[in-house]
Amino acid sequence: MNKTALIVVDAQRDFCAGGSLAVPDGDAVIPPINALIKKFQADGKLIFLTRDWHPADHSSFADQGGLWPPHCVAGATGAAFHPDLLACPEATVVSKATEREGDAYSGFDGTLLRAQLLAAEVTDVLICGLASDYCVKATAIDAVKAGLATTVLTDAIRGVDVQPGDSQLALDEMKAAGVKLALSDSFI
Ligand code: VGL
Ligand code: ZN
Repeated sequence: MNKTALIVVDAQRDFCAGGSLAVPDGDAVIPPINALIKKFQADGKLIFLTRDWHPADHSSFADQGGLWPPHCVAGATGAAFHPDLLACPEATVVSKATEREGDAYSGFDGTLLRAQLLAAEVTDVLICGLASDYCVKATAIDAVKAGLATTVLTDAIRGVDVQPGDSQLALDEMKAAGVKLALSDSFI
């Protein structure tokens, strides 16, 4: 029997409009994600919410020699889930990149996510959220490596596009790694 879980990647304030690392059109992922959450709740299926959860002096921050403006500092407002994200108290929250050194774009990196999915005998995952070209990509590729049938929902992701075209490249890389791409409608 197949068992499908929903993985919502980093649907946090700092990656949306007004946030310190706002992804262009990032807020647009929230309505389709909410529809998916509703459906998964109604069906009693598992939901995982990953979040970027950095210390204030994280090595990925520009003032520490890293690539990014400070963002998603653990406990700060910017690290909170998007205010319009549907409440799902039953979801499992997965905090990542919690140590100063090194970054963790993948929700599987340094977390219990793999063990939790395996313990629940999950076979398939649907992945949505932010950002296509960083944490969504890394999480989806790791999901395939964990042996999960992995589908990324292309209408429910947006990319940073540090270089124009990065998001498209990310889709190509995910496909090459064995990730399926689909629209969220087909799961609602
Ligand atoms: C992310 C850049 C830095 C992401 C996290 O969630 O995609 N991107 N930290
Ligand atoms: Zn980060």
